[in-house]
Amino acid sequence: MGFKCGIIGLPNVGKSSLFNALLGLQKASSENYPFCTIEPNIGRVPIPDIRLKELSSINKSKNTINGQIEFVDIAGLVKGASKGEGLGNQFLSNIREVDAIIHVVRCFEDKNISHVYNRIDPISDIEIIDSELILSDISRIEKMLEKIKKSLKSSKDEHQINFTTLTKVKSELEKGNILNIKDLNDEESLVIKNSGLLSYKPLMYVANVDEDSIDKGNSFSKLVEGFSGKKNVNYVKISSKIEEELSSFDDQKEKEALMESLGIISSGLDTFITAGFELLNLITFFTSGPKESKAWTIPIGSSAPDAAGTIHSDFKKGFIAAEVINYKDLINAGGEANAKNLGLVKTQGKEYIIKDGDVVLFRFNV
Ligand SMILES: Nc1nc2c(ncn2[C@@H]2O[C@H](COP(=O)(O)OP(=O)(O)O)[C@@H](O)[C@H]2O)c(=O)[nH]1
Ligand SMILES: [Mg+2]
Repeated sequence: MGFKCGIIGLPNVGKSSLFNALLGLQKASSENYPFCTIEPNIGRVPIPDIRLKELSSINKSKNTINGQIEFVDIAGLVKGASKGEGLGNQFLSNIREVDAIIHVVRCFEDKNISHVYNRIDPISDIEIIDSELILSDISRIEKMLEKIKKSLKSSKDEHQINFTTLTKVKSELEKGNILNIKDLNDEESLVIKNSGLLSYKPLMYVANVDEDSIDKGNSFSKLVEGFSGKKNVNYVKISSKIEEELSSFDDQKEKEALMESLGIISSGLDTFITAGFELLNLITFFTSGPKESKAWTIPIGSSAPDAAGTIHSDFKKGFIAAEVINYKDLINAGGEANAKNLGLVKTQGKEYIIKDGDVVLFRFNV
């Protein structure tokens, strides 16, 4: 199961630089990920997780295998994309396939790098892209409503909820608003989830700043930060160009020298990847033993058998029980044997909902 974040934005804002930085990172961990570029514009990266490292060390695991997420570098959108401008339809359909949207915004000045609209103005850049997503959704909803209207005559109840929800959403989108999915009831949010609308995908703005602003940001990134706060959208600041350079180093010493000259202690990519992961509404559970410690990602609310199924379909089919302990309890107990003595490992049945940080051993019949 792939969980995908799409990287979008206007042309020349730093999307591919960010994507290349992520790819460079995989080279460093190529042991676990022998081949991670799935397609030229799709890359899979390990999710940083300190808990996994701790588990691996306490169980003296031979291998440590991180969870993974995919990033897709989607070509630049321009004004009019929803009307097909600049291959707009194709790019919008690429966005439809991702689970979350990472919107890169240009927050750096550089006379040598042209801006499609010849000015640096992050808020109006954001508004251009956001309104293309909204316009594309409005025309999608119009087509859906046409179809539903025909079905309404025959089987009213079934289609009524789709009709009312989409009509309500459309009228808000026409005002430029996106209803908060948390304010919709369960039935309504299910309609939205099944509708393939772009404006309802989890969203994050990324302010791409120049190398002098990595630490404190700049006047442009502050505007984006303020705007994100107002719109209740996630926000991260990064310098794509520097991250691309840093992740291209094979030599750790050279890398550290560059970081020192820039006055930074760590790469911003970990923060970026973690933010992308959080956007996807997933949780992590672990399997851990002397052979390997491994992080698995599953949607929030997954049951024990569903979690077992991500490891192997047989685990789900033949599920008997799950031996579960929270990773912190396991670490605090100093290992599995003592945790068991202390009664911290609980046997859970098929109704159990997996929690973030659970360390699980599945018992099953094949
Ligand atoms: N000066 C400067 N240039 C940058 C920065 N980020 C990206 N660039 C450059 O801008 C150009 C376009 O970047 P790219 O990542 O290809 O943009 P994309 O069109 O959004 O994929 C490249 O030459 C990058 O090196 C930055 O923070 N500062
Ligand atoms: Mg590009």
